[in-house]
Amino acid sequence: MKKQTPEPGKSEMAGTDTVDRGNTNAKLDSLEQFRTDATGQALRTNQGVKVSDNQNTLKAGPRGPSLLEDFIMREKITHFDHERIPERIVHARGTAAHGYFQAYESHAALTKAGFLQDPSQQTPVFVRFSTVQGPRGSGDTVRDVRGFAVKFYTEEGNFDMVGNNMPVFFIQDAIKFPDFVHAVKPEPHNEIPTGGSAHDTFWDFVSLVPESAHMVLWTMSDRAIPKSLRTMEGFGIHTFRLINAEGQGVFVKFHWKPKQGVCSLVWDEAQKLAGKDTDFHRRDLWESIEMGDYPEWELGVQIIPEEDEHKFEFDLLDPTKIVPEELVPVTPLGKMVLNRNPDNYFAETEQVAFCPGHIVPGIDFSNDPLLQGRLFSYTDTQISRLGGPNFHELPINRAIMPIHNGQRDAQHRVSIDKGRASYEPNSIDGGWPKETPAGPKDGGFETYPERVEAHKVRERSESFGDHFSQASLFFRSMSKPEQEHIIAAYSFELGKVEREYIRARQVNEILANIDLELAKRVAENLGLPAPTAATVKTKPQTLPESPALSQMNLLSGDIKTRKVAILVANGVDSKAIDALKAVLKAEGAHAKVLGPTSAPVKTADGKSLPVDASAEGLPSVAFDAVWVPGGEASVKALSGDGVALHFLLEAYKHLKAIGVSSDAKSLIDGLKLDLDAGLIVGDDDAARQAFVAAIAQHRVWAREPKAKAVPA
Ligand code: HDE
Repeated sequence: MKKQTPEPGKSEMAGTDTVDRGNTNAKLDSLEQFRTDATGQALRTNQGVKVSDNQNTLKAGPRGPSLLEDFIMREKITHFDHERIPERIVHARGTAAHGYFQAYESHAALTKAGFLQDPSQQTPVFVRFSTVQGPRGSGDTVRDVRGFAVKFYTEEGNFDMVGNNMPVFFIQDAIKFPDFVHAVKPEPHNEIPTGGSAHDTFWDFVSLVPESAHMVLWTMSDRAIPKSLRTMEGFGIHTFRLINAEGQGVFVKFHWKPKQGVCSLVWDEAQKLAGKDTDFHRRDLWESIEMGDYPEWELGVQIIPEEDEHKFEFDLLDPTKIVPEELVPVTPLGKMVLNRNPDNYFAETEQVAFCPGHIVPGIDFSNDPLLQGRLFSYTDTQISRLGGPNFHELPINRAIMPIHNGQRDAQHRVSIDKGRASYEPNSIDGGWPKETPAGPKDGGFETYPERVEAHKVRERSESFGDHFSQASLFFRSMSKPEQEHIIAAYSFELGKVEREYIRARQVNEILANIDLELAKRVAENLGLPAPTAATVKTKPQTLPESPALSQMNLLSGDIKTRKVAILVANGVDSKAIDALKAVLKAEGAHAKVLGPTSAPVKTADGKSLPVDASAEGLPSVAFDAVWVPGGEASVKALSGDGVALHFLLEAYKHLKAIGVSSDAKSLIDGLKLDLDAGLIVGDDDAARQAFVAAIAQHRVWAREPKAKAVPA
């Protein structure tokens, strides 16, 4: 429709009823008005009637039939009957937190996006992390991609950065997404497996679709079993555009870099945790925030000027490719801090609705065909998941400014829109609400005027055709232990595939093209003939390796927020505990004292020492390191305690730092564990510092070959 000229005397431009800057703080938490607190309140029906008996249905006599007229019971049961909504088709299992984003400085040269202009301004965010494959109740630590979705409640509207913890994706075109998801999801006949990709349909699909090679390699790497949601990088994956007030655009790739460092679980630990603590990741995030250990990420962008669009060996629009950081470094923009847990899982974490199409002036899409399809899918899926098109009115999804437009009605409408004219142009309501022209500042959204001249075709660009070079770059860039983990992961997953021809296809047609040694090792583990050559010629790569891809180079260097178990029994030397606790506290780590049971133990000097839990209740997989203090009786008791011995063996197997006081060395000797850089014996400060240094290394990788001999 053509724009109408405003009526005489009605030429006001809209756009100034946005957020009052002076009042930003009051607006910052737009959810506050919706939070309710039942403290001191009467129990009422949904109609406001006070309830006098919430224990008994209305009956004809104490032993008689229930009466239909019991509106209190009927209302309660009816509401309960409808408590569930459909879970997300993918990313169903998630956990989330509130926080803020703050730019380091003005990025006006790069973008006119308001939240990137003023370093004194904090923009509220809500971040939801998720696994992809499993249902809502599945385990946290399964091998999977993790979603990393951030909603910025900016003064110009909501901006959603709906990314993952890996920088590439399985497919290049949105039309393949239902195929991919159907292949990875539990199989249709028996709904197995829950929370895993080790099954025939997944490997059938990915072995037939070579564009998945790079991403599958990432999912077979340690990145797919993160230690914590706090130790994951995040990526926007697709190329986006930033546009400044002068209308100049650049291509960007978004990165989140955790201050906590990047590190992972080991596979045996991940599998055990999936059973021992299904909630391991959400618990860790929740507890960290409760303890004031607020996780922090740096938002950065790789900036690619428009004129450089075609200078790479890959296509910037291809979501199966990274831009190596060695070619284009990441420019830091600001930080994000998560500092508040949600009050209500359902109202916030479950009902939040992200969409990559939620952008603000100064940001725009690229023509990545995967991104273009996503722009449609997310809003569409919310309509069935959240029951209609008014999900933007749910408190967690509301933008922080008042929303006015001609949209009306539909299920669950919350706003009571005044006025008669829900159409535009109108003269009845003075023409309101009105458009705001695009402008350098506070303007209406304007799409970047990219020139497009093309034929309508269903074609994949030839520039998307190289599926193996970057996969092989990733494999080459891994440290030796990381490469070994990848070989083990392919062997484990393909070992679960029943059809041998699928295993062989993955080895010969995919792995052999990534790296012949990788293919040979996996073939050997599967009892398949070793491939002798790649079947596809890959392009010669200018970059021999990319150190930014190896997690070994991404540790934080400290032990902040790390969890240390102290194993004790009656007769423990409490001074040794105090000394260790003091060192850990100074380093920002957390210690938990574990006893044979949850009951307090008696120290060597006869005092009662409360314990935080029993060693059985909090197993070694819940910790980063373990220390055994001295005290003759305590050590003697532990040496006969199977749970404590298993605790130590398991920590050893999982390559964790272990420290023991001198008189507890007999425990280590009894278990036949060799001393190494991460197995420290001693009572003095030097021993404690060596222990701290070992924890900071995250794992004792040199121990790995030996640890294989330790029973699982
Ligand atoms: Fe998603 N994706 N996706 N995805 N995705 C969804 O939206 C979809 C893709 C991602 O915490 C769904 O609200 C299509 C890439 C995250 O709520 C759905 C395609 C990336 C989340 C959907 C992709 C993602 C989702 C399911 C291919 C990384 C969870 C429920 C064209 C950049 C967000 C929902 C949350 C969720 C569709 C590919 C990340 C069905 C069609 C690539 C983090 O709309």
